[in-house]
Amino acid sequence: MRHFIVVGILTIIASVLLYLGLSAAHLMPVAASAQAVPIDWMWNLILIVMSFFFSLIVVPMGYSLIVFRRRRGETGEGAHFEGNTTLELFWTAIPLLIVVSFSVLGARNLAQTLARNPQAPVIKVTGLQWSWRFEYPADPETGLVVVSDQLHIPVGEQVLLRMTSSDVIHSFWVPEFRVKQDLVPGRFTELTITPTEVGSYKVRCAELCGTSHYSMEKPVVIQSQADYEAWMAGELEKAKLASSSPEGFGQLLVQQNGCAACHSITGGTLVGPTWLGLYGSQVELSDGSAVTADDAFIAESISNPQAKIVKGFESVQMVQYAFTPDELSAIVAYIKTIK
Ligand SMILES: [Cu+2]
Repeated sequence: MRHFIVVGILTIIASVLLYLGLSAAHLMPVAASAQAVPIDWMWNLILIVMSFFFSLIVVPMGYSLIVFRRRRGETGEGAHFEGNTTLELFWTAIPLLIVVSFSVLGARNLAQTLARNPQAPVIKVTGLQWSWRFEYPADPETGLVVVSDQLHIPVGEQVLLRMTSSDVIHSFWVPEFRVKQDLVPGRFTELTITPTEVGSYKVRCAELCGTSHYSMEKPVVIQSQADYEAWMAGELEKAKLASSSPEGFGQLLVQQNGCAACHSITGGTLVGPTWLGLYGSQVELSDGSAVTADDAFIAESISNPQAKIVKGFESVQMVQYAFTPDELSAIVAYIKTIK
């Protein structure tokens, strides 16, 4: 009996110390959304249960190794036990109860993170190799639509992200929001976010999606209502300006579609060829022929990149974009200006 009391006390002490240690390790980043609350609550509960069961196994094992070790002069066999129905019933029933409770709590918390306000504004999110595209609700006065590669949300306001992918499966993940959702080509998935902490975070792709998967990081900015409105006004201004010149429109499209992930405008070679001095230059192709980089060649390379492959880029994973003819000529007009 004395052994049980000592082991019981040691197990409780070890559980508490382990839980305090794990809590102090800050295993999770700051919680910045209302959806993070039920998830962190569950995480904390799991830490408590885990600390207890880890101690319940390790403490009696360590205690037995030390206290019941073979002493000098002892040569006999240890006592032999076979089966203990009461113990077996307990160690079947208790874990079963815990697992069932966790599934009930998990379902309840999942429902809380999915709960949404039907009036929440909808931001359309597109994942593409290798960037993000966020399309905000149209401005009620001008009808202009702001598209950005950054996600801005005013603090305290719930938004619904309606997400899809233009190529392969990506996954929207902002660790500070805790929730994560896949973006699947040809399908729409949804995620509700209610940011609670002003700050700058990052969205990253949590689904291996090709060569530059690692670089699919874009800013997520949670700001006060006033700051958000100021940002939105600036973006609307940019959209208005862009709609007045083809080069401006082209530059905006390039920015919105994350083209810079693969094409530099400064001469360096990224995944694809640089755009610096591209227009009008002689381009060597993989089949040994050469072509002048004119409007037709650039437009074709955007909408059908496999048609003519530039020498040295044979093995690159290429992105095919479905731009309208107007958009294509705007992008070509912009590339013309990069000299
Ligand atoms: Cu991705």
